Amino acid sequence: MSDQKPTRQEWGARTTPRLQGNEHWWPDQLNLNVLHQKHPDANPFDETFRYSEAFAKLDVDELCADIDALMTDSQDWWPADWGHYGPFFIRMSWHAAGTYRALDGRGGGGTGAQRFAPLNSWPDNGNLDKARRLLWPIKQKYGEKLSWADLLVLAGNRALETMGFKTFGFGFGRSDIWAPEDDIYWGPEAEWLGDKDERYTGSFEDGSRVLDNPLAAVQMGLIYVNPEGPNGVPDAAKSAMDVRETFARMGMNDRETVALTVGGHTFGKMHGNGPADAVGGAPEEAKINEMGVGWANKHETGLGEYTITSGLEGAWTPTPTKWDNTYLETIFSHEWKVKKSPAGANQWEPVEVKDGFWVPDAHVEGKKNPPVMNAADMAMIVDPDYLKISKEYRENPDVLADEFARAWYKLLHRDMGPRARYLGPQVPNEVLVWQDPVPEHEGPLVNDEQITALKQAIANTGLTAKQLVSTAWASACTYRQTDHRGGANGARIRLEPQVGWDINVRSGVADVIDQLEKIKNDSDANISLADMIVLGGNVGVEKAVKAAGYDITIRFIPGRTDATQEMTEVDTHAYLEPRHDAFRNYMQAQSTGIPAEHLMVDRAFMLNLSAPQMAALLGGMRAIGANADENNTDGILTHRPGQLTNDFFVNLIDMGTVWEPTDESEERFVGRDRKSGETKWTASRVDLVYGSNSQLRAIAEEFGASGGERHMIHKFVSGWVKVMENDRFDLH
Ligand code: HEB
Repeated sequence: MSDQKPTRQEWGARTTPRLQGNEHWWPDQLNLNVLHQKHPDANPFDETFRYSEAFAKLDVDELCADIDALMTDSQDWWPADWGHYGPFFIRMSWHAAGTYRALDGRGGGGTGAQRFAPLNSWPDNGNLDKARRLLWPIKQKYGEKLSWADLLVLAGNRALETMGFKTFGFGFGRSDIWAPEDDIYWGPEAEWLGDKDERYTGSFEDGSRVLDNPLAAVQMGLIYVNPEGPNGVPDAAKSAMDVRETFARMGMNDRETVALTVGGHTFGKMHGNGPADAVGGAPEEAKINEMGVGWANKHETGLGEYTITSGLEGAWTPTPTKWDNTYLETIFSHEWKVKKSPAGANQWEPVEVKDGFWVPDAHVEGKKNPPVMNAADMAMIVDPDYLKISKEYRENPDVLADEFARAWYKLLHRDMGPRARYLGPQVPNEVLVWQDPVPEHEGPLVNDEQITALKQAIANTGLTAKQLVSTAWASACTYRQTDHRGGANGARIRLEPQVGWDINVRSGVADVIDQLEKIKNDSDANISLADMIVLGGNVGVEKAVKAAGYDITIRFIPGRTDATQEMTEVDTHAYLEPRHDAFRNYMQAQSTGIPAEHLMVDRAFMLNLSAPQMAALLGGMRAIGANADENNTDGILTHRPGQLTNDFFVNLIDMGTVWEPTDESEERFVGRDRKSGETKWTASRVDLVYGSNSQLRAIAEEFGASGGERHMIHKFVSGWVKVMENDRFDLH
């Protein structure tokens, strides 16, 4: 090969073009690919593979024993500090799980995404490529029975156990992905660790510093905060503000934050014993013969005592491979001053190391080092609220142990959603409110005869298709596939905070639910309200389908149960509120400026819909007339609402209509007759996008063409069932 890199033309002429995709020319284009990420052809297993079934054959005790043994089997190519990989694995697990953010439920360890870009190459994940390679023999031995996602999270949990800490338990059940997720916004910056605060508005000084939502890290390439302090400035009080904010974005409060930091840094060390510029590129840019391992370190042997990772150097406690209370003893027993590490990073060291606190070197026999702290560690005693908690934990190690165990368990499992998704023998019995629990189903399931009678009773109420469909939709559409929260199960639509949500009040779901509840109470069938709401929606759809001249029975699988208010974490449920719902043509006044059609695709993604299902559901709900707001007829492009016709598509793409925005915001439009100029329709962006976007138009044309209505109804029904059953983890 010549030294000269091929030009784009040369490249494109010989192979698939790079960097010339449509997103290169039209960066604001709607990205429908996010809806079709999990193509079965991209999966190395065949279509019948189910991780839960493969996992059932795993011997968990044997696996744990293997991991425990590997923990102290130091390899020459990456020697273990103090002969124990435990701390290293804890950091790996924490960084796998710690990308989770509560606002959109994205990130987290649930998919094994740390194996792929960008996460595998984030500076904060430095050298964790070696941690994963150390675990390869385990993955190789167990193969399909053990996902990488489970292994990456389990390793840290085992590590804690092998170093004397009693964990709260462990749930398996994370299935792998085979390519990085395409749908996650990690931040606006174009460089790693940029220090220009691009994702912030406001300032520290007046307390107005705000991190761009839904992000949960302060800089591109970090899991949370900069360990040297905000933008590298060693200021522990300001670091506390960043720590508080970023941990809150993951749904962690002050106590959980202190417990995690104190508990985590009871183990291991930081690595920066050499010049920072000795370290080479991240895995994704490593040379081909480096086989995906990055950060080659040219300083001395480049490993062991010379390891450079964060650039900070040293351990927090004199006993880094043992669970004890020495982190708090160390931090409270010393006066600290800022010093530079050998790599030039800001860190804190004792003004004078007290007896008993010298740390034996991780590799060099007989050498002793001072304990060290980073800015976020110092925040644990500088911030007044954190200080109070740190003091309490120092006095009460049992309280620390319990709260660290629970916070660590939450950290590792939060992105998995309800407990029904956990597998394996180590799942603890205690049910926690952040798992969005629903009661177990008790007694016999409602039988077919009773279902028929209930459907008849619902039909007899006079509730319209629109009312029934929009209520079932309102109940189910809170689901998000990112962290598996929300959905129809539990009937939380009648509890706080959902009863008070603007869209639910506006669309009058409470009245419909009252009527459904009456029918339920009058019947001797053992059915939950959650099931009744879905059944009602099915009755509505069947009615609208029939009115359009077709006959379809929608699959209904009972078994949902009703949650109580106590089972509902009100403040984090607020994240599930549909502030925009294209399917019901609803948009709360928003300040983000994100065009409504992008929010529509995001919701469709959260609901696990394909583009044709999204189109059919939207067009179908318009035909039914299911807008959230009684007085808003935008997009109801039909003269016979209530019937599941293809009128929406036929009329939308009719060249006889000319569309114009009603004002500069270009949120709403009127459609006029091209000849007479007479107003025919009104619509919003999420309506017109089915005529303007080339890919969506292609679908609209098929649905709006002769014979297309049948296809549309088919996709409507498959999408409907998917939305109603997204949270039926007992079925998949
Ligand atoms: Fe951590 C390590 C920072 C949290 C656990 N850390 C570490 C380091 C740093 C840090 C800088 C070093 C790295 C190297 O190697 O160099 N962190 C940090 C911060 C934060 C944290 C800033 C926030 C606050 N951690 C944390 C948590 C946890 C942890 C939460 C758990 C729980 N870490 C850890 C460990 C370690 C670390 C275990 C060690 C590792 C080794 O040894 O390797």
